[in-house]
This record gives sequence, C-alpha cells and structure tokens, in this order.
Amino acid sequence: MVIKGSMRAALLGGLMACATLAYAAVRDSVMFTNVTPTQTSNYAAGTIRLHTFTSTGYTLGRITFGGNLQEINGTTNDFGTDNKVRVTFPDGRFKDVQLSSVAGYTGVLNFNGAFFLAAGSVPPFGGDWTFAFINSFDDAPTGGTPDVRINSITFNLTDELPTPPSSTNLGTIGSPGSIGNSTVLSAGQVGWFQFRVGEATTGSKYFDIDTEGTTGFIGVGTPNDTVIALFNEFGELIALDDDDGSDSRSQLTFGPSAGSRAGFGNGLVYNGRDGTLQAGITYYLVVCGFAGTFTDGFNAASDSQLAGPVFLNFRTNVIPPTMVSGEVELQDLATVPTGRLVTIEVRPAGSTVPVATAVVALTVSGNYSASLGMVLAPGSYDVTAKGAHWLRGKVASVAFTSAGATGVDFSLLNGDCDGDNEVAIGDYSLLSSSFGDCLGDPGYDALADLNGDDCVDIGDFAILSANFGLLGED
Ligand SMILES: [Ca+2]
Ligand SMILES: [Ca+2]
Ligand SMILES: [Ca+2]
Ligand SMILES: [Ca+2]
Repeated sequence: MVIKGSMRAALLGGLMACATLAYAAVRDSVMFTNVTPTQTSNYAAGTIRLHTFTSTGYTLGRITFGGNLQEINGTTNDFGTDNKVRVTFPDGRFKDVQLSSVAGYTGVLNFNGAFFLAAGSVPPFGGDWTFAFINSFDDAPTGGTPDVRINSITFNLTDELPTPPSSTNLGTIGSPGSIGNSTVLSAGQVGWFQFRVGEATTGSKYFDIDTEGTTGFIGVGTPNDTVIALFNEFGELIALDDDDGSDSRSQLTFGPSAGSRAGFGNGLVYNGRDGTLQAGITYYLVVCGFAGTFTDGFNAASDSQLAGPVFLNFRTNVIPPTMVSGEVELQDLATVPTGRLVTIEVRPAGSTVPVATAVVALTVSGNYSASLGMVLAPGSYDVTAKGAHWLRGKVASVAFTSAGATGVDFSLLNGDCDGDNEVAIGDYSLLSSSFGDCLGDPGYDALADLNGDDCVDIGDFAILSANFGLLGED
C-alpha cells in the first residue's frame, strides 16, 4: 500500500486509537472538574491545573485517563481531536496527549486513553505535575469564546510496565555510515530487534532506518511491502511507517535538525521528521509485511502473505558512547572478584565533580569495561574507582578520545567497612560488632568481611589494622 509521509501521522493516530490495553493496578489518581481549555494551540498558554501525587511504594508505568467534555457557548462544530493536554512531570519531561481521536461530535463527548510519561520513576516524584489543557481550533459560531468545558477528567497512575518482546540485540549502534541486517520472515511473522543509539539525534546527528535492498519478500500482495514500527523501552509506540521508502519499502528518519539526505528511488528524502532518539534508552524495532498493526505495550501483528528476506538498514552519523576500561585489583580479597561492583567516575582533570559515572561488575580477572552512556569531549580526565569496602583510587590525567580510554588500572586499599573513604574508628566498630559471625549468621556484615571468605574474623581485623588511618583519593 502506498501511504507517503503526510498520511503517516493520521495512520498512527488511527491505529493507536484501536489499542486494547490491559492495565495493572492503579496506584494513584487525580480528578479535575470543570476545566475550560484555552482556545490555543500553544500549551504554554493553556489552562493549568497542578497536582502532587502522594502515593509511594511502586514504579510508575502506564498512565490512563478518562472523562467527558461538553460543547459550550453554542458551539456545535468542535472536534474531539481539538482537545489536548500537556502533562509535565516535575523534572520537566512532558507528554502531549490528545484526549480523543473522534473528529466531529455534538454535545457531550466521552473520552479515554493512555500514555507513558517518566515511566520507571519511583515516587515521590519531587513536586507538582502540571496539566495544561487546550482546545486547538476555535470553532464557529462563537469564535473568541471557549468551545468546550471538560466536566471531569481523571488521570490514573498505574504500575504497568509492559514486558519487552524477545528480540535480536543489535547493541549500541553508533558507527558512522550504514549498518545492514537481514531477517527472514514467514507469512504474517513479525521480527523484533533491539538497539541503543550512541548519541541523541540532536544538532547535526541523524539516525535513519529503512528496508531498502529488500527484493525477495514476495507472495500474495505487493512485493517487498514492508512496515516498520519503533517502540521505546516502556512499550510506547513512537513511530511507524509503511511506504516512505522506495516503492512499498519503509523508512523512519530521526534527527530533525540534521538537514536532509537523499532518498532511494521514489522514496522520501530522509529529513528527521520522525523525531528525536535519545541515548541511554533501549529501542525495539519491529518489521513485518503490510498490513501491520501496532499498539502501545509492544503489540505488533501482521496479516501479510509475503515471505522471504527483509533487509534493515541503519544509517547514522552518531558515534558510540565513550568507553573506559582496565583492571581493578581489590587488595586482600581472598576470592575471585567476579561480579564485585566498582563505581567508576570520570572527572575533568583536577576536579572532583564527575562528568560521567558508571557502576561496573568486575570479571573473574578483575577487568572492567564501562560505558559512559554519552560521548565525552576528547581531553584529559581523572578516572576514579571505589569498591564497597575499598578506598577510592584515582588515575590522574588520562587522555580520552571520544572513543574513550583503555588500560586504566587501579589497585584499591581494603578496610573501609562504612564506605566513607577512610579506614578509621567507624570501620573498627562495624568489624567488631560483626566479629565471629559468618555468612548466614544474623550478625554477619558482608562489608566487614574484608577478605570475602564469608566470615568476619582475625583475618579481616589484620587487614583493617594494616590500613588503619589511610584515606582514599577525594
Ligand atoms: Ca474546537
Ligand atoms: Ca510498505
Ligand atoms: Ca571508613
Ligand atoms: Ca573474612
């Protein structure tokens, strides 16, 4: 089917409206009544309601809403789709939500839906949420007066985080140029991939995905008629495309400030129109034959009768996140360091304020490899490492390229039971109160088991004594 870019948004809206969603427990909610949205398309000028959610003890998942609104001031031309709210989380993240996918209606309109915002957050959320209500088109016959009043609207915070599908993990995609992958699909099959991007597609950075090169995906229907859709790690459908590529092939393009790149054949130009991708988020891409249906919650299905190989291409100028690696010796540890956690900080040379922090698990031989989750500006940095009861070590003035630095090795002094980065009386107290206890005993404290032999005894005391009075690096 041929639906080029302009139809894409309408298709997305229609499919999302068909979503059938299962919700987990409602953990908190708020109801607003008698809200008259401002006649504007500018959320900043919207009608504001504030609310602080107070329930705790859960992880924020899907947010559902429902209510009804009513035409006022003699309006008989309002569209449900005019009614929107910008919901802003206390840290500034926001989501623009259309209350209804219904077009024209008369009188009262019931609406409901769901979205994700700041999913994965754990309350308290740190302040007010802001709800900015607008009606984006001022309908006749009463232009200049509000078209509608929201009689009531309730937002429910649920703990529903959908389970990601099993998928081929492409890792962090960040090599300049084009990376191809192929998958063989049978009729009606959907193929899932997961990936991260090395950098956000802001500024000059772009990230394009397409199915160009697919030639043998055939059967009943238009040959090579692929559909692709992209979800974020919270199961939110963020983009989909059917035919923006050449012929019936598909194309998604991210990075709206990066200019444009030529399309293939009669496919659209790549211009970033699908939005912005973020670093540090796992994305899930699904590919299938036309027609595909996709809804929030990682739901994807295809009724296609096409089968064969589908090519997926990732074309980007983002680069991978900066990595730092090396070896950490945990002094006086009597066992292998496998899985021991070490906090790595990267700081501008001479500073104690990290620009990036990573917690890494050591390998059996004490090696670590930390992704900084961002692309660091090349230069000279101090790198520090701190283990649970080991003092912080520092390697000063490490030369970083944007790819990172290797061979950044540490040997960390043992004895800091209380983690305050010095071996002192507080550590002695902890060790004393656990003395004689072994793993499984109520009094056993792993932070006092300095040599890791599962008992707190004279061996640990000897380590503490030998290092007593020492300080870690700032
Ligand atoms: Ca209106
Ligand atoms: Ca297609
Ligand atoms: Ca200490
Ligand atoms: Ca011990």
